[in-house]
Amino acid sequence: MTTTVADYLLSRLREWGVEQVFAYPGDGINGILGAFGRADDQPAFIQSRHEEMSAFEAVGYAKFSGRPGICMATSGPGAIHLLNGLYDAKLDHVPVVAIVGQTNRSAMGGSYQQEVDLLSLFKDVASDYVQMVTVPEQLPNVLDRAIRTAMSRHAPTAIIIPADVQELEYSPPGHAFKMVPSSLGIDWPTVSPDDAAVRRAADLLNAGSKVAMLVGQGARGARAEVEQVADLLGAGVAKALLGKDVLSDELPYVTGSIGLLGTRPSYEMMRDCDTLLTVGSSFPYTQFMPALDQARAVQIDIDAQMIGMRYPYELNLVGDAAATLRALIPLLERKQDRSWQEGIADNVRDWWQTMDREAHVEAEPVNPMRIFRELSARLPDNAIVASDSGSSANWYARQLRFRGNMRGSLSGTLATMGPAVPYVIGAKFAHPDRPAIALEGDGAMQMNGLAELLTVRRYWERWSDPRLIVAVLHNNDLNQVTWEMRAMGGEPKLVESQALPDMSYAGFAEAIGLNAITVTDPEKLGAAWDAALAADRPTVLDVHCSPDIPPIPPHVTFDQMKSSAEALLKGDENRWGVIREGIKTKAQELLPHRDES
Ligand SMILES: Cc1ncc(C[n+]2csc(CCOP(=O)(O)OP(=O)(O)O)c2C)c(N)n1
Repeated sequence: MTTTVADYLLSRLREWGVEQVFAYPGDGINGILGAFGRADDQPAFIQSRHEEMSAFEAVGYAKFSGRPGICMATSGPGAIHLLNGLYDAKLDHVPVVAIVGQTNRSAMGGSYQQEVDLLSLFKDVASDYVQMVTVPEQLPNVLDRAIRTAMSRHAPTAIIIPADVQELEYSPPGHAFKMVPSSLGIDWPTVSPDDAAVRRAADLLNAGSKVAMLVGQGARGARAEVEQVADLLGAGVAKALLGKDVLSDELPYVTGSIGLLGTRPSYEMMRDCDTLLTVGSSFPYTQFMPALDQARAVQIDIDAQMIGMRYPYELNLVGDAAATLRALIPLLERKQDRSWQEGIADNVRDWWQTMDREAHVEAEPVNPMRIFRELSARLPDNAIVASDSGSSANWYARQLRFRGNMRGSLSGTLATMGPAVPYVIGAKFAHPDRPAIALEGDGAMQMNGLAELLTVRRYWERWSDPRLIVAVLHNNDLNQVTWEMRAMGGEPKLVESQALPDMSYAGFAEAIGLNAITVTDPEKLGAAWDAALAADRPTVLDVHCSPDIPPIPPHVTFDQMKSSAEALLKGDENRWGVIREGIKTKAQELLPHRDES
């Protein structure tokens, strides 16, 4: 039997260690589908309900495995559907390779059915590498470069293979003019800055007396080093959203998230520090950093393209986080005065008490924060958690305490709705032995999650640990938008835009054979989480919760409070509930409770 280009494509993916392709079929990739039929499930074809979900699954897989995620779609509409997921990969710096079909070469340029200019379509999202394979000899080089580029640039790349090329007999590139042979694999260097730069950074950090650290996902491999540096410098450490799982929230000096979704201790630490050390983060919101002339600052980042932005850093050190910190550690003098770090630890202790009180504010019927609070106490050490974009992202950032080997992520930069369920599906393919939990609003559920539960149903029996839990914040509202309009624009809830059609998420889950629990009483939340975490199959937790709890950041400005109040006075349908719950919630931050445990 001859080996087609498509057969070779799959064998090369196998050689790269690719175990599954997140995909959806169509006649633009019929040749590749045929090859899957001959490939004995290696790699496995994992079918989603929508190509955007395939791309999100590849992103989730890559985020939680550290390996490139591969997604595939047909030409035209299938390729177009991939885009949002690929942009999610691009903005969060995740290695994903998209493989798409195209019409036959003989039809190209003929405005043929499903013919879209795919090179132009992917030009921006896959700006690091997008190529069309037009002859068999081109394939190994294009595929290998797409994979290597995705890994080295932490970015999406794309390969376009016309349908007729997929069916051609494979012939390798030769030892000849205009042939481009290729090779597998890559060994990475450990990049560290030169000694003089490290010395300058150490001098700057030794000179400070109130050091704040900001860590992001780039510090993931440097947990022990970050802890050691924080101890030496007597520093507090804030975590950018994508770096929430870099450092344990049980460390007393970890102030948690920063920014719009952040904590008060992070906000105050940045407001009051005299020195800033940023490691592996391109956190975008300058207004949550120290004032521009307030702190002397050092940044460490592996990517020279991303360094030096967001703050007037005095020193920008390009290097691997762990290697650079290891070089720095012997040069740091342990701060004798520990009062700055102790003050931060006091604030952090207070903050968690406040969060607990806020989560216990009564609401009609359930306070959404309580969902996260009850989960936080029960999270298994090896849990993988994904949040969607919506009010859940606020509670994910502020209410969940990570420890152990927990992993967590969300669409940090694109902030797109709809990735939470496909992310945890990707996570289960990366780690079938770990429990995975998606937290998302009913809007995101209606947009993507519901349909993708069918994908969960299809595959869960393959996972050695069958626990995949989707908790739905059932508030019949696009609540984050409602609150943004109230707080930023002083506008009341626009019912036509934000009210959602009601349905039973548990009923849907039950109807397709998943475990389902409906919660309408906050006192039953803990038991519901216990049951979901003990279940022998995936579970949907349908939690009826209040839309009246404001996801207001800890540093809310007077203007925003005033805008919200004005919006309510303009005739917001939820005004009485909002005023009641909002005031009760905010009061928890102001009440004296330092001495309570
Ligand atoms: C694809 C996409 N469309 C629209 C938005 C704007 N947006 C951000 S949050 C949100 C509402 C989310 O509602 P829901 O999922 O019900 O969660 P809730 O905030 O109610 O908890 C919307 C519409 C977005 N981020 N992404």
